[in-house]
Amino acid sequence: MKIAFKMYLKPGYKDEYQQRHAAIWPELQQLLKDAGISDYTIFLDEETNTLFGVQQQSGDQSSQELGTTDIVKRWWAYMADIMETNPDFSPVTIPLTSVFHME
Ligand code: RM4
Repeated sequence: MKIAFKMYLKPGYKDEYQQRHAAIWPELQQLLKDAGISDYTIFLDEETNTLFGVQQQSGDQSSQELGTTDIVKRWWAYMADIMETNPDFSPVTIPLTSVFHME
């Protein structure tokens, strides 16, 4: 199932965000794959600093629901200085509703 959500980047951190994700930790990437996440893209609306995550989810958890794992907790803490986060450093995440899809 394809799901989408939005998150928020702190202004001015587009390059830093891109660089950190270009060097995503292999163990995080493997954990996402093992959890059934694929075809995962994050887009940035530079006008509003809104990040849009879109991903295929074959299991029962999205990337945003893996916060009980140590590796995701560490990744979220690592990213917390350039993103809007909750008190536990998880990224503020707003689920989005699919209103159109074409195969
Ligand atoms: C994002 C955010 C998401 C994570 C991706 C890899 O900045 O932390 O939760 O799944 O990175």
